[in-house]
Amino acid sequence: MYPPSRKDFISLTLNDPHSHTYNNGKHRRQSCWRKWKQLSRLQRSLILFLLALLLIFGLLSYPSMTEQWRGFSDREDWLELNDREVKDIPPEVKSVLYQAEAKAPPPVAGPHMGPAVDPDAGADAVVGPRAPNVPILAKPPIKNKTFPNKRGPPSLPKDGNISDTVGRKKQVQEVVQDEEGEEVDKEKKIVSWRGALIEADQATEPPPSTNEKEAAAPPAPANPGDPVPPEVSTGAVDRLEAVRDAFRHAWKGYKEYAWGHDELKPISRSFGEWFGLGLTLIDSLDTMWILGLKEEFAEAKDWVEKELSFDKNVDVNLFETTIRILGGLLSTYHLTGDQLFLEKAKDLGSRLMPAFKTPSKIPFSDVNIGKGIAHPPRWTSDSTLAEVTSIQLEFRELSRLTQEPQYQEAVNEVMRLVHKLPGKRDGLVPMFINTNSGQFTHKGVFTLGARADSYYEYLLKQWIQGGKAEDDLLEDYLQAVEGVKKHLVRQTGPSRLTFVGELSHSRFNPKMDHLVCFLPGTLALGAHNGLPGDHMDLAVQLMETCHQMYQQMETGLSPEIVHFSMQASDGPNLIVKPADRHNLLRPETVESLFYMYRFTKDPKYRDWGWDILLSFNNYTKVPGGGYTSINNVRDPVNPGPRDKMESFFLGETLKYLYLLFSDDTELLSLDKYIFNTEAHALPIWPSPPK
Ligand code: DMJ
Repeated sequence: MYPPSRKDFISLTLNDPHSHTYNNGKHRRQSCWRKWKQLSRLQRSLILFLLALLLIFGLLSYPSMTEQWRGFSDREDWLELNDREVKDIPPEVKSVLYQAEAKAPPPVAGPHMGPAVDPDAGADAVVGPRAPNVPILAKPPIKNKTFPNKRGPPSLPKDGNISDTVGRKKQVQEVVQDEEGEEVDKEKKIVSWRGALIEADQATEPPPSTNEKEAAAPPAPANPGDPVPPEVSTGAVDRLEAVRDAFRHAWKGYKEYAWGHDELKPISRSFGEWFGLGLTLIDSLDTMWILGLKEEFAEAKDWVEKELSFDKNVDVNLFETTIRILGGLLSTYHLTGDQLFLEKAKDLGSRLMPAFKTPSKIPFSDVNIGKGIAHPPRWTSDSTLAEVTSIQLEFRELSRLTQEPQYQEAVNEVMRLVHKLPGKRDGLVPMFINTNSGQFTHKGVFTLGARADSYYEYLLKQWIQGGKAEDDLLEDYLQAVEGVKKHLVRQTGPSRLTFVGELSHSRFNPKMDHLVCFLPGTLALGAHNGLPGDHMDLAVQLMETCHQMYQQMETGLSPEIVHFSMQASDGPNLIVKPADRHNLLRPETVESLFYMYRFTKDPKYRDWGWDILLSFNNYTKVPGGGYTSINNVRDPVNPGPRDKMESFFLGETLKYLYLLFSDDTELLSLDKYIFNTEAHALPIWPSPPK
């Protein structure tokens, strides 16, 4: 049951004892006027004031009502819109809505951090089908029911209103539709796709010919204008080849528009720079090697050899640079045996070391790798807990390879400090730690999501990496899993879906970041390494929930954050708030599916992963090259491309999908390798001779 929605209103009652005598208009007007004159000046002012207030309130609430309608921001609106055909919306309204959506600033979010905002707007929810081994969900899925999986672009007016709407001068001459369904304005080179409207002039290189044919493009519609059917799981395709195709398509965009830069912006066909270190290229190296993409790998290696330099006056984030670049270089070194990658890793590792020069030995978040100066973020002297405790696998491995102990000593010291620090609750850790005092800050808030997630992952993985000899790590991990079970694991009211919520000063919040979907895989890895069997039971249940986070969305893609209903009812289990509807192409669910399949061989995990790949292809694949993060996983007609392909889509998401579908269990055997939190494989150390 939902409480009735709150309505703010002003009630104005004018009592009139003679109302029964109002039998004609003139008399009524005269009587009203007399009444009005009888009122004191104060009373009249008050009434006028209230009327003015009502008018303002009415005017103000109009846009928000329109917004609710546009964004399906509460359940009733969503269902109502669901009942009508999208084609009922006039094209001109549609195009304005699409463009407004494309222009709206996305919620502030970092790839690791998750969104910084947590608005409490109305909830929308949808119920899904019954999955194997889970309690019944109330209704069949409405995914794809009333929103056709339209693969082409939304219909846009061809009279120039597009430019008007986005505030540009009306100069559009002609809009042509190319073979991939994107619309290209010849005069102004405006490229639109699924609601994004970008001037191609922004791109670093000119857009390709409109006749360009994509190897991985969807089949052409039977008749021009027909929607292209979505890609569906037929079981007949070569899934490994489909992952390779997806990688090639992503790489094509990166190569053409962002080569050597950090991230591809596939809609504007340009690039974004974070550290200026070729982030996507380095994050992708070992994926290309694993997928057998030799030509692509050779080109990328050439760039590393000739262009990559860490001697740059640039501030980098210690954690992100370690997991993506240092981890990527070390992993590629292990796979290829090529010294080039080890040399680069050594150079980078030594340049990151100034971060550890703090009063507490808890590292700063940022380092200038050219100047050798580290500092905390401008607004605080705190570091994020996950960041300082998820760099250990890489630095320890660097010490082992170089026989230089300083890397390992620095990161082991962080673990020693955190191990004995007060402020935990049954093994759960707060999200921040101060670099001066070395103490936890913001105590009392516990999550397995953003800012804490990989702390738990690295406890287990360091223990495995080091040959299961470091008891403190195991102790902290086991205690934390008990803490998770005790404080954070709950079930939904309607169908008893198991999820991991958050604790804020003893108040439970049934909210789970997609980031938490790393946990089933980590729990399964622990169970595989001899930890209690109930870890695996929990992994199975949480895997189901992460699957539902995709399955129940209209695009088949998970939102960034989900809230769960704990009320016993036949209502929805999952609630998605408007600001949480985006998808950043994150890997955590496919990562866990990979572990679950390796350990159980249950084919359903592969099928779930396959559905996710199809959904990425249907809703995030950008004609011309690249995949994009999207704004709204609940709107298959206009998912709202964000114009960014995160490096982890190539580094992690596609790699885990490939490993999930591969029958070769010796390909990165989980008894020989551990994956860092960016999916870069590092060897489990050989046991010392006894
Ligand atoms: C990646 O950089 C890593 O997986 C990290 O641990 C969490 N955030 C992103 C992917 O979501």
